[in-house]
Amino acid sequence: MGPDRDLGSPPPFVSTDPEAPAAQGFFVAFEGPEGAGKSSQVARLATRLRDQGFDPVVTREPGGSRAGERVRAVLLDPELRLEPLSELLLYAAARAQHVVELIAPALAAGRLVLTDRFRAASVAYQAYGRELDLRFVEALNERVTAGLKPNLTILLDLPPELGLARVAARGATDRLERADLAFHARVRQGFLAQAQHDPGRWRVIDARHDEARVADGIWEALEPALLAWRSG
Ligand code: ATM
Repeated sequence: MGPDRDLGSPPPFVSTDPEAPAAQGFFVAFEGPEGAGKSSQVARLATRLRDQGFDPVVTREPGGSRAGERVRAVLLDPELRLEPLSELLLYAAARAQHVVELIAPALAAGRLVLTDRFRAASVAYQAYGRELDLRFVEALNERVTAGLKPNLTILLDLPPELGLARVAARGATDRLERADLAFHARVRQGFLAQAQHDPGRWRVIDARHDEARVADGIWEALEPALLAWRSG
């Protein structure tokens, strides 16, 4: 079998046709740099949603499956030095597992799924940040997600200096957080470029504000789409 062998179509577990009554669920991803408060905002939002009668599935990347959580431990271990390509492939492996094991079945069952990071993170960190080939990163993303995109991606945008200062104040730094400022500036550019390219599916929230105000911004950005989905 030669190198041009057709790897076949992606597994048919999710519709990639935007007109199709796709997975009846609703899929929201959160992205942003270090120190943007993403994880606390996801937790706050989940609570607010439960108060409003929603029943979200809350997950994260890398992670979201048993194998994915183990891959996460490798990726975030400051003792390990990973090549950018190895890093990309490990994130992709965790994502493939995450989609098949958790996200696609939850959406097919009509659930609301919130994920702390998804495919846009590989574009921002591995393509823009580590400067791997953008088309390759996008093709890999497309393959491992079987074309699945979030209905909405919420970007908590923050200047890198501020994000890193917040992380330093927290005291803990993992391997990626130690990368230099220029890297984080490219990552931010990578997120903003994706948001600009697909404004219908992205909402950019200014994460410089305090936590309560950012939470309100997220709610305002999500509520109309969620109500339309619930009534639809
Ligand atoms: P959190 O910041 O969401 O915990 O993610 C852990 C790291 O994984 C984060 N950087 N730091 N520190 C971003 C990084 N990451 C990637 O580089 N590519 C990816 O595809 C994903 C999902 C995460």
